Amino acid sequence: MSDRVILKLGGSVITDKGADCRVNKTALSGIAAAIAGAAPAAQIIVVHGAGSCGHPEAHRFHLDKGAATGQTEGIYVTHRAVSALNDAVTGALRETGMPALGVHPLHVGVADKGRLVAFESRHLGQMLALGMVPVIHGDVVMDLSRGACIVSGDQIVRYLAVALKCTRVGLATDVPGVLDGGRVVPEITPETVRTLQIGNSSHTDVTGGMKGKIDELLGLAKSGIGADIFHVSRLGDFLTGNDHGGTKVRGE
Ligand code: IP8
Repeated sequence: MSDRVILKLGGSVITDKGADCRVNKTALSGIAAAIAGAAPAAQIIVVHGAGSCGHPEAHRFHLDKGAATGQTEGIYVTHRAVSALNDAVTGALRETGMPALGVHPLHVGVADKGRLVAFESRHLGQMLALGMVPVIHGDVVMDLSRGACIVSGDQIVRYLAVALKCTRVGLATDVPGVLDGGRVVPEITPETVRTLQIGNSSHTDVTGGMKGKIDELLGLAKSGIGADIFHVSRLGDFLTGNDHGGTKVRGE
């Protein structure tokens, strides 16, 4: 099998996080061109965060506490916001000629207490076999205990990297890697993470910011799949296997 890569695009990279659902179209077309140029041989699954298209809505409707009968408007509103962003990401990839196709977790995933317990992935395998590029996103999904919950793109990355036996996982962000005291930490393991002081984003983020990301990636590393966090401007370097100047998250 060829290299099978999950590429996560952070919400703050593809939206203006300070505004109400504003897609950063310039950034998106640059990212799409970098993917199209750097990785024609690899199978690629794109997962993206919500940024300002989903986090403010999830926060406003308290989806972190779930949903009850008669209080389901937030499910619709949040899913609609992040789906609009998914259309924009898919569209930018398609403009470069890539056969990208949006896939919504609300339709194929189920959670319990905020964690995915099922996520159909056989159709994603089929799409990859056909040379397509599935484009998935952090979303609201139905939750067996809470009614509904938010699953981050990072949680989805962790789940799918294992389910689809991915060979590499990369997270393109608006920072050069995981920062500790202003410096990029070159490698994080379950051992070294305890010694780090990791800061958080000042924008609304219902899924835990950088800390939540590292927790998911350390969980993934325990399953034997490492992940790399780097600045979006180094996307081409990651895809071609060159040094990206960011952080590698690895197992023991
Ligand atoms: O931006 C959050 O995904 P993330 C998804 O990857 C929603 O944390 C809908 C807020």
